[in-house]
Amino acid sequence: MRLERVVLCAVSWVLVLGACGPVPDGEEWEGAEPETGPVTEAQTVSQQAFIGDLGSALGNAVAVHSTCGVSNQWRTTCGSGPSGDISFVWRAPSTGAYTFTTRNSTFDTVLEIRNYRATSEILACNDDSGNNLWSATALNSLIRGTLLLITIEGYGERECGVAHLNIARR
Ligand SMILES: [Ca+2]
Ligand SMILES: [Ca+2]
Repeated sequence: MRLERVVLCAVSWVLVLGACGPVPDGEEWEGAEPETGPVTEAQTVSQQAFIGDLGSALGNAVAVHSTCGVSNQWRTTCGSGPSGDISFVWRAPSTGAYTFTTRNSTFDTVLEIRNYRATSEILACNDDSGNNLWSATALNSLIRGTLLLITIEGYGERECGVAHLNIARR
């Protein structure tokens, strides 16, 4: 209890008996501190879900890998179920805008990009690119050397297949 609260209670006690009694369920103390702490705890990337370091690769199919039978480490913010996922680390080769897609993947993908150094920070998430089931997103102001954690999973719980990751400078 903070000092100002103690003073307020003391004054209230004189004016209205019982003003500082227990707070009923569902009500908050006036001036209560908001909940603190991250919404999503940063996680370490497990061995199975973490497929590899792509360096600063650009082009089509910088990574091609199956998501069938892999563990479910991440719950993407634009997916629908707890499907298995694969993740890669990628470093921006220069400052600028980049596009990331899963075009040519064999299944309905979800693509999510996080800050590799603070994985609770989600930079982008996409399910479908227009009418396509593959995913596409862009980051417009990446700083050279920024490390990204790029995660691909199926949209539905049992959705899996061979994922293609394509990265291009805009
Ligand atoms: Ca997942
Ligand atoms: Ca999709």
